[in-house]
Amino acid sequence: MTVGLRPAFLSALLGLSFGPIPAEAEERSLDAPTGRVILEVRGLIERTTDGEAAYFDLEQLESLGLTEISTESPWTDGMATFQGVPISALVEHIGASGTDVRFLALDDYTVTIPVTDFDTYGPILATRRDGVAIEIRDKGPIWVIYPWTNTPEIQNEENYAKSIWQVSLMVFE
Ligand SMILES: Nc1nc2c(c(=O)[nH]1)N[C@H]1C(S)=C(S)[C@@H](COP(=O)(O)O)O[C@H]1N2
Ligand SMILES: [Mo]
Repeated sequence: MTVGLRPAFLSALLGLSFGPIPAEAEERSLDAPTGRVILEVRGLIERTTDGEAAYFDLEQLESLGLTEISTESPWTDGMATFQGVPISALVEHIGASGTDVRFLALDDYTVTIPVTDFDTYGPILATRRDGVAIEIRDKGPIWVIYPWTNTPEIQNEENYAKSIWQVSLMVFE
């Protein structure tokens, strides 16, 4: 008798459910990427690809909706025009929470950005410049772009340091 009760007991103890995946959980999961994965998102997120992290190929990321920022920057000549997904749209899509996001790049550069920046300044995960996908050698495939020209208060070293390029991982914490 006690043996028969064990799975239920264990399941309660571990907070696990061995039944079919509830419809709600399935709704919450993201489609698996079919193309090359360019972005992984972890940490305090509600929706994941595999229960652990949210993975995006370029098409999936851009399907969240592109906006455009034209701005000068320390790395471009004159005005440059970028297209990308507002980070606030990604936050919404995956149900992210937390106060800060740690970004990591392919070259191991890392920077932490407060989530309040996303609504305040509207930075984007730029994937295109003048409509053309940005190659890794040109600081792609994902480059965090702020509207510096239109926002004088962020034209300083502290904020330029947030302009991480070759982004591969974001962790909400
Ligand atoms: N991937 C990546 N992004 C990066 C960096 C880097 O080394 N790698 N340097 C950061 C820092 S510290 C600043 S101030 C700005 C400008 O870097 P730069 O002056 O070396 O061009 O880009 C930021 N983005
Ligand atoms: Mo810097």
